[in-house]
Amino acid sequence: MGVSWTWFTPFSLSLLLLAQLASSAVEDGLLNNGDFETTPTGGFASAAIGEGVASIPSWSMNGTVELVSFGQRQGGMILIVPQGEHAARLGNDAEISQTVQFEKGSQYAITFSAARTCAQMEALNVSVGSATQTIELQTLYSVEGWDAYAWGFQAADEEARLAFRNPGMEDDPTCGPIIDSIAIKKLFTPDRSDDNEVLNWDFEEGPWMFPNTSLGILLPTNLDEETSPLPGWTVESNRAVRFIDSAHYSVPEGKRAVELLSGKEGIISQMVQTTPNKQYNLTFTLGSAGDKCQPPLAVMAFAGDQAQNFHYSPVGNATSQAANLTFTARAERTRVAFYSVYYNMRSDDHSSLCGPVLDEVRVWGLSGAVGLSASGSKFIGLLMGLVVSWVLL
Ligand SMILES: *[C@@H]1O[C@H](CO)[C@@H](O)[C@H](O)[C@H]1NC(C)=O
Ligand SMILES: *[C@@H]1O[C@H](CO)[C@@H](O)[C@H](O)[C@H]1NC(C)=O
Ligand SMILES: *[C@@H]1O[C@H](CO)[C@@H](O)[C@H](O)[C@H]1NC(C)=O
Ligand SMILES: *[C@@H]1O[C@H](CO)[C@@H](O)[C@H](O)[C@H]1NC(C)=O
Ligand SMILES: *[C@@H]1O[C@H](CO)[C@@H](O)[C@H](O)[C@H]1NC(C)=O
Ligand SMILES: *[C@@H]1O[C@H](CO)[C@@H](O)[C@H](O)[C@H]1NC(C)=O
Ligand SMILES: [Ca+2]
Repeated sequence: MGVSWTWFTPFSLSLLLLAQLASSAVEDGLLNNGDFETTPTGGFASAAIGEGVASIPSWSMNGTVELVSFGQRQGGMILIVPQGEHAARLGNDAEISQTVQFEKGSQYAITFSAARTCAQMEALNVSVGSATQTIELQTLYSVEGWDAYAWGFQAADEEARLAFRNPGMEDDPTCGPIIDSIAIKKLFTPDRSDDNEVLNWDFEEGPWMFPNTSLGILLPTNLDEETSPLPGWTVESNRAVRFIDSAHYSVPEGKRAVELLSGKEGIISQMVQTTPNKQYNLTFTLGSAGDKCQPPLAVMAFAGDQAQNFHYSPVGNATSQAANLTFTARAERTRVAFYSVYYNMRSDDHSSLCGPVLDEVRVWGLSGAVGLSASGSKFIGLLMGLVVSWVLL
């Protein structure tokens, strides 16, 4: 709390560099055979039939795991392969895993694609060492029949087993989720700036995104801000919000933003540092993702003692607009939260969820009674620095 970047001496910087050189942690991006496209011994064709496969390169298995191929049928249903030609299906209580090297203590996010097959309620239990979360697949967010998800955790060890398990017990053992495109990214938490209390205010830091994936990434419930795949932010609702990129969506600023889905069932929030009884200004950018989302679009914003609706009504050709809200802090930490007022769907398929875009969230104190805050002491530090350099001259 309140440790500013200016305290980093060349010595501590070199320690950081040493720490990075010493580790051989996994690189950002696709895991070894994370797309299941590496040909197994015996080939794909034989793997696609019968009771699971003998081996999937780079992965360990337990239970009925099947490699499915693009266009493969089961009964009357064509199985979905999210990316490329192949994906893996997990039968009842089946698991695939691989051992991954981490930088101990660092935050990571796992990105993966998943599709349901026959069962109504399917879920995936994702775990790394003792960190674990069950991700429900029962809600179809996109009409493609699959979605990309991200999950965040802190590496407790230098090495751990990353596992995906189907906790289900269906009557039909060939039911079970299909997974694909498994990637990892080491996260960093951007510094809080002097004039903005919001961490990762522009959503530029987040889970790995495949340049080819046009569906964005769903961020399911994560109540622990310490292990969020979107540093600084918490998804505190049952439903997910979508992390989007400028390559496939309209993004107000930079390359990343968040699209709010599912009305008030999809809430994103952050606790920001505040001084009790002080007045603050919350500003943010409200936009349209350019994904044929059926209007109206609106956001409900909460900050301290205030809550307000903001309707999206851009001027001219603009795809975003500024919004602001003044509030008085009641405590040392104030919750800032957003959800979509409406439950929107795309106008072209009438079934994919969409909604307003949020970006550039700022909270700063309005002039008035200012305690000796971090910015105050930094200012004094700057003054002293000036005095020192003046003396040296
Ligand atoms: C496979 O899973 C079962 C049930 O969860 C467990 O009892 C068994 O130890 C596992 N086997 C291996 C090799 O992990
Ligand atoms: C997920 O699986 C792991 C390992 O099998 C288990 O320890 C954990 O309790 C499971 N988590 C949930 C939320 O089901
Ligand atoms: C991404 O797209 C490019 C060009 O369309 C294609 O060559 C490449 O195989 C794709 N990669 C994946 C992982 O689908
Ligand atoms: C809050 O910030 C916005 C945008 O800079 C500005 O228009 C507004 O006047 C500010 N509110 C207050 C009370 O200063
Ligand atoms: C909207 O965009 C078109 C094409 O880029 C441009 O010709 C037009 O002047 C723009 N209108 C406004 C109000 O900015
Ligand atoms: C700030 O909010 C006020 C009141 O809603 C609005 O009139 C003004 O245009 C806003 N300013 C900006 C920069 O969004
Ligand atoms: Ca952004």
